[in-house]
Amino acid sequence: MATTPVADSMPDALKQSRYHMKRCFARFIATGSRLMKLKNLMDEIENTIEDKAERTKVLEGSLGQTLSSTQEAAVVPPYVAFAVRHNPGCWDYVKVNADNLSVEAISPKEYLKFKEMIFDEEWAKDDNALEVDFGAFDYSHPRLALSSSVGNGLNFVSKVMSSKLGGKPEEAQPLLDYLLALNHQGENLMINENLNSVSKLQAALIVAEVFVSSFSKDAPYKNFEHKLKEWGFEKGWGDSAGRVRETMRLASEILQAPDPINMESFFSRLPTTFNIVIFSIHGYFGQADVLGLPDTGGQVVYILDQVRALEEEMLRRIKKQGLNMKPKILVVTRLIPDARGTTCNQEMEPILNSSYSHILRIPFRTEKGVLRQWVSRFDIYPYLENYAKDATAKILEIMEGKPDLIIGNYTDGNLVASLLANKLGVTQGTIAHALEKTKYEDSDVKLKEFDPKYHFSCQFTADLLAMNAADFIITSTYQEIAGSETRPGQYESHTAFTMPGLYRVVSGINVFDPKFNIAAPGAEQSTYFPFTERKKRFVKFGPAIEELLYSNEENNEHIGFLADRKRPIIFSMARFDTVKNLTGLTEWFGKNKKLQNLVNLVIVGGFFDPSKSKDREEAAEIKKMHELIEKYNLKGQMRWIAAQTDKYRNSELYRTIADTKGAFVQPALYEAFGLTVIEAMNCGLPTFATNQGGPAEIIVDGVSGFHIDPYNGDKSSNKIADFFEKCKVDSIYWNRISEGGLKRIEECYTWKIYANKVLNMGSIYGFWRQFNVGPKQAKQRYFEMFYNPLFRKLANNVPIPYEEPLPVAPSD
Ligand code: UDP
Ligand code: LCN
Repeated sequence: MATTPVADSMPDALKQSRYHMKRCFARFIATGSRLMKLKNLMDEIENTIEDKAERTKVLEGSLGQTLSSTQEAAVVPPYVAFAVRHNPGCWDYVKVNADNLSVEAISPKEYLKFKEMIFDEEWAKDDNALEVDFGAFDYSHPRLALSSSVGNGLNFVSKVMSSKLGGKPEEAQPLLDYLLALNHQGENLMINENLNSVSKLQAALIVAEVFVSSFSKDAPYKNFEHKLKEWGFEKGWGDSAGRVRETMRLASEILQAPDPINMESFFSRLPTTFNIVIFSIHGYFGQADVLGLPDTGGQVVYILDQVRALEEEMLRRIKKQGLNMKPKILVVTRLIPDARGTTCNQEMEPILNSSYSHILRIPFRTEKGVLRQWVSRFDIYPYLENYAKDATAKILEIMEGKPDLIIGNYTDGNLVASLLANKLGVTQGTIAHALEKTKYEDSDVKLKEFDPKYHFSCQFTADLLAMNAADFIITSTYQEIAGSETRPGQYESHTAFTMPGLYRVVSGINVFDPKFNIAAPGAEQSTYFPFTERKKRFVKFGPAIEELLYSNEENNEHIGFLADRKRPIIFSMARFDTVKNLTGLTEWFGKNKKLQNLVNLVIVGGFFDPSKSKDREEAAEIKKMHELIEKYNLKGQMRWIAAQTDKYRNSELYRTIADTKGAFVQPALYEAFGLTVIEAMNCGLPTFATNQGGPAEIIVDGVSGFHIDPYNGDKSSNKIADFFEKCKVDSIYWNRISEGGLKRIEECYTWKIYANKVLNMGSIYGFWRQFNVGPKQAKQRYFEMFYNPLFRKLANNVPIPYEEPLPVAPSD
């Protein structure tokens, strides 16, 4: 193993504090094999070097730097193996012999083996243990080099493509081939076979540009269509002489000397995308009465808003291209016969406020027939293969051909999207929303503990397969890919990990892969607007919200009451998952008398009878909430409202809380992005949100809201209390934070920016595929190798709930 920066610097650093370090390492290994996190390491150091000044001296310099960048250490006496993350995405592994403090660089594989030794020694020692190495196919693949560029793949790809196209005619052949292949239902677009060489295209562009210039800028395409066609040009260049000229100029410039800026704008003009399929399978996907149902939250909100934004942008582009075809977007989800009063048992449903987009629902089929009931996203794997087959047939029928782009959502949707995209040869994008792996500490290495409940063996395998199959990956934040300085990203945690007994991943995904792109979602601004916009307020909800917050009655919709209604309200709303930590917030509130004297607490989520929940986590959380209300005697200061499904009313609820000069609190143990955070900010409600995950990036602490640490309830609840105390003495402080939030939203989180970026991705990565045919095919074979024997077997081990199934409808 070649040396690494840490392996180089650590021996000297250890030597300088040899006395103390020998004692520390002796202590690390004293209790035998174990996995230590940074906090455990620091605690042990503190216990060993009791004198603070001495300790500070030891921890200064490169040793301190290495230790503080250590994510974890696997102790297998006499060794301590360190996983050191010195920058987002950049890891070093070393092993230190505790007896003599010798240091050696080790590979990710060796490090993983150390971890396995702690959890499954026999497997760790098995030389034939299965190893996964997706990196082996990336030999010719260009990579970003800087951590700061991670997530900016589009820009990088445009640069690489520019250099590949080079400016010589033969080098531009792939672009010519791409343009020649553009068509809509068999009708050529942009150019036809008359322009079948780069030099012919270059020459024709020069003539055509001069010709088109003789028309007024606004002259419609039909005025000169005939002549252009004679020269080999088809529709798609623009709707007016001005637009056509600009596009032709861009094409000429690229053929002459390509540069990334022209490349990106040229591709943003190409007629590549008319039909999009979006998979979102689990949960209840509907447009009303679904939010807050188990597994049903932000992903549904995101997709519905995304579809409208994409449709709008596609219509704008199609018009500008001088075309008149209609876009089609299909959101493909699961049909659930037992639909709990929602529309999830209907096959087709038009998407509201869109003209050409529909929800298509396809049921889960088992050997016995159609599965009637909802199934948890953790148990969804046995149904996906049949689902993909059924979906393919239906999509081809409805779209009358292949889609131009397939986008998957979450593990299940991404896997099915990969199967379909591969089968049909279509460009594929994926969106995680949340990768479960990082939500549960050590969920990989403790597979045996987690698998019976969560089936992570299926989930992590499906995630790995889909992220490697995807042409591009859309993320909401940088954090999602490569984390922050101190915490690894969700994708980053799939770089090297191990599931003892199953397989070891020595190279799962590389966060420097240019397929990663950040495109943050927004919140629909006609619904989530500032509380100050009085004239727009949905006043009709006033009485209902008054009742919801302040009536003294307890019923199916709310329990608890607010005795002093003059107090500001701290408000939280989420699905009732453990990770959302609504019970945590309630406990912080219960423990913090200062906070209780300043504000009331309102929680929206779940419902009140745990025995009615089919979701394991939800039921446990409901029970816990009742216990906390009892334990801290919170009635009078707290209102617990059941899950709310009307987004218009919810938006007015956020604004009503803002009227009380309150705040939104998002206390999740981990939040991938956090739509409620941007909803609250859009409404002008100061927001305290978890520092674990996306919200840490959305909010600039102290400027556009505040970060709170879900693992330090006292500190967090004091931070909230301090804010309200400060507001009492500084009358403009509350407004300043509210305005800071609104400003942040306008700058970074809108759907318009999003739709533009995603359609550019579809177009550019569709072309980029051509440069990576070899590695892509090899990866595909590897995908199949894993999918066929391994994933299927894992999926078939997941139990199918018993029920009397419906017969399969006869197909005609
Ligand atoms: N939501 C809701 N009613 C509820 C709980 C949540 O309407 O009882 C909505 C909330 O307004 C937001 C979404 O569900 O639009 C939750 O998205 P977020 O990204 O915060 O979390 P997720 O549920 O996706 O993990
Ligand atoms: C899923 C989550 O857990 C949230 O953090 C996101 O905001 C939501 O999906 C939309 O992407």
